[in-house]
Amino acid sequence: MGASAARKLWDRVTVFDGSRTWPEAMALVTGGERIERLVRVAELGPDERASCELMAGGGVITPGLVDCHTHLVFAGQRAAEFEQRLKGVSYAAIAAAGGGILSTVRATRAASEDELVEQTRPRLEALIADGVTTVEIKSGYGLSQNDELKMLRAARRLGAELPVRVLTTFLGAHALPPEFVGRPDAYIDEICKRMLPAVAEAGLADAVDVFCEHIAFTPAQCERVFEAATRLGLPVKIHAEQLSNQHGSALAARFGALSADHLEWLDEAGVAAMAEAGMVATLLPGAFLTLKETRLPPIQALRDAGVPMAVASDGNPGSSPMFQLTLMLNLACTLFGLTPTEALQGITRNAARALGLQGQAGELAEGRQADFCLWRIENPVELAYAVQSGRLRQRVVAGRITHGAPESGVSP
Ligand code: DI6
Ligand code: FE
Repeated sequence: MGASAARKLWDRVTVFDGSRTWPEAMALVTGGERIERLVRVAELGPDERASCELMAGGGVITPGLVDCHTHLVFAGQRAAEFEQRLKGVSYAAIAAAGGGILSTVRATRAASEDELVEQTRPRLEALIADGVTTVEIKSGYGLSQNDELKMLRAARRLGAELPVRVLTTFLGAHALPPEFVGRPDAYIDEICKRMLPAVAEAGLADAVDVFCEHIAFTPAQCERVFEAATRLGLPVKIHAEQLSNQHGSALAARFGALSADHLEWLDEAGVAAMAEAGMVATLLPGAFLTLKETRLPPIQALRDAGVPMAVASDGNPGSSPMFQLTLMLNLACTLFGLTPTEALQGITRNAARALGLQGQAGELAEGRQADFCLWRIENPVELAYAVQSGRLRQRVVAGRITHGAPESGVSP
């Protein structure tokens, strides 16, 4: 049957709509690709109910989850570095010795576009099986024009193949490629004058990111990339204040950035600049855990200033080899002190905002595209409380069930 034509009903569900959990049992009705009704069970009339195909009764419904910061496309793995770090070698020392990001650059350059797609697919499938319907994927392991374009094409292909919306971000300023050792400003020239225009010309990036850090690029270098991106009409974001305070978030605020990400070293002035610019603070507890960081992002100051907080996986082969977004809920609560509701907002409404998709993803409301997840749990807090796979009962994208049996006729 025309899967998206009929009206479908999810009855007696507990709904977290991206902001809050509704206190009463709800009924959710889709018509085609959209959410038609989201009402208290008692408010759905008998005729209305009779006109719907019953999909399920009971359970929890959340918006389709949004992972707003990942480095999912890469080749190879870095388990040997994990063993080194366990012996006490730091992430920065490994990077300085030519490992770290650069070892993934070597593997990614050696891989064909097809190989990158094949190696990335299981990671993306893992996110999808965990309820993700929108994901951001960065380049940044190519560091040459052709290899960056190859990564971005691989990400876009996966978005076309799998039932997930992929947004791509150009992260040419992730690390200094070997060809430019000792000449970082020449590499920034290459990004601004050649790589970025080529990426924009090919229409392969939705945004531009930079790694502003003592082991990566200076604020002045990041600023030049932001100027070039702005000239091309591309929104910007930043990896900032992860290992030190370089005042990258305040720099990004001057360019109206979507988000600043990591933020363990963010200071009061940075918080104020982000609030003023309406930026999202994207928290990455997987990287904090993996690198055994001890300095916490200034959560209370962000709250007090009204800066929306997103939570993302940062899924990458080095500092966050974690490809399960619901795990980040638990870590954001346990390590950073977010409430479960804040953490849930962080992977739904606020994550969508970090991607410039406010009103288009991460929220459940009448008239919106029907992207949501039905979970085998009783209370949305359980998603943060227990670390467990297999709880996703159905995943719905644009009104189509893309995971789980339709379960038509199951009585509530
Ligand atoms: N910060 C991170 O946490 C990742 N990139 C970045 O700029 C790490 C990427 C990697 O180690 O491969
Ligand atoms: Fe990152």
